[in-house]
Amino acid sequence: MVQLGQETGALLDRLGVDRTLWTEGSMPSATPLTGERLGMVQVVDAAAIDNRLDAATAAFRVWRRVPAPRRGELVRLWGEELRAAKDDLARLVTIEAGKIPSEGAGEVQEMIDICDFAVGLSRQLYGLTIATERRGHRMMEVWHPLGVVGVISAFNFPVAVWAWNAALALVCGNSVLWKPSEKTPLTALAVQAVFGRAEARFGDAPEGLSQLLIGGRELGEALVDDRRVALVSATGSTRMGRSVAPRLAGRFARAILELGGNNGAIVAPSADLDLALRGVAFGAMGTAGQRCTTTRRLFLHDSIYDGFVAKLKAAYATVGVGNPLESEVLVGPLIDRAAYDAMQGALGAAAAVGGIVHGGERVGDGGSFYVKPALVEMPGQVGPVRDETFAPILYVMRYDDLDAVIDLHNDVAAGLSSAIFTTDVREAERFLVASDCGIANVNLGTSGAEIGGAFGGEKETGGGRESGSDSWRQYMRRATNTINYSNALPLAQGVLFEID
Ligand code: UN1
Repeated sequence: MVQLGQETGALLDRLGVDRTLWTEGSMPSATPLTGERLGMVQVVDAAAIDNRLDAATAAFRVWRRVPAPRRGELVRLWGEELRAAKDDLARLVTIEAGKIPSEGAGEVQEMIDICDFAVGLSRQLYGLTIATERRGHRMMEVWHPLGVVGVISAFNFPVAVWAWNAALALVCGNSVLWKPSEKTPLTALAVQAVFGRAEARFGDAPEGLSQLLIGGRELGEALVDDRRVALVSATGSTRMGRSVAPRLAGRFARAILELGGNNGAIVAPSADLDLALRGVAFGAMGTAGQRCTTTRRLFLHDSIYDGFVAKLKAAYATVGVGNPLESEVLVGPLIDRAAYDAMQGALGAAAAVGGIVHGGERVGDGGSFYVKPALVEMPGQVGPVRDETFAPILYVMRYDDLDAVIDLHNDVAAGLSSAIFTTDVREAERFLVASDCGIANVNLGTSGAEIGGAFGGEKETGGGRESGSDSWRQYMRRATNTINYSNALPLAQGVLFEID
């Protein structure tokens, strides 16, 4: 127990975090591995937020004038520092968020990957040149930095989600204010310290370019409500999004919302069943069911149902659950008691509407919450199957008709990620066309997206897109410029307006 606290202290020292920041504050920080307290973290006083916003605004005014490839140089250095700190950061992610080591390392790798992507992007913030109908004119669109970008992130990706946003926001010429989850302040302090080293090497980044706001929800609310913040990128529950979205809309601010998912996978009769089993197992049990992309609903064709469920049950019964620092396990802890209670509530509700529950029991006791992942055979898409419970519960259902099951798959509120396992090209294409999610996969699971694609989903998932592809455009504003280099003044659409 004491060792974990000591190890965390040593990690934070090595990562360059000032001890007073996490030992002399008022906000307790704990590890879900044991429940042990790790520190008392300093919080930003709500009264200080005004100064932080002023500093971010001032930093933006300077940074926007720095050429984009030079801005990319800061992100390149950040990526270098992350590579050097990867092992320590990954270990800290395991301690503070409970991820198994390879997933902790994978999360830091996502940060490195998005840095690489953003460095290239810093030379590719292209606008279009557009054919104009007027003689002697030129029309083009130019992308300009947007302003102060607020990032609100969740515990389950305590560092990568910030990096997806910050790396793009910075090369696009914006300043960033980050409000991390109250459950993961230490990783936030650590990656901010790593970023600080990149800033120091860079030399002339304006003060306040990237700030960390550790504290309660009032800090996130300040970002949402303050007109100095041009864009808020918020990751969390749909409930959080319901509060944030109308407030941002009310002041015409931009929003990138990454909210709940209720992701489904279909296993068709022609599927490679061993591959499907591995894809479903990682999607449903990985990260202890605490990814927004976790597979929560599984639709099995009648012809393969019994055999596949038997294999799944065997995998669920034997998967290693426990402290990922102590043994080779694949399923770490739930983040806290509330997550455990929500899981038990959902299992009870599923049983009440005819679900047959396998697993789901607590493993061990004390201040940490380990559970056996649960497989629930459901008579249909009813009760808790329709909602996201942030825990390792996989609801399994039968189908016999592909079009009907795709309709059923789409008939939930969220629309983040989806998958089909099939070797029938027609089935695969029919699914890809019809899935209403932001992510649709064939022969791989619903989770574990790469940074190169745009990440996000539709309906109650919020509609936002982060990370790769052209997501960068949301962090910039577009100006359409028309230049007349003739001696005449032709009006568009042939309008005549001659004055003498
Ligand atoms: C999240 O759970 O909030 O696709 C993000 C994935 C990860 C990101 C998940 N790359 O599962």
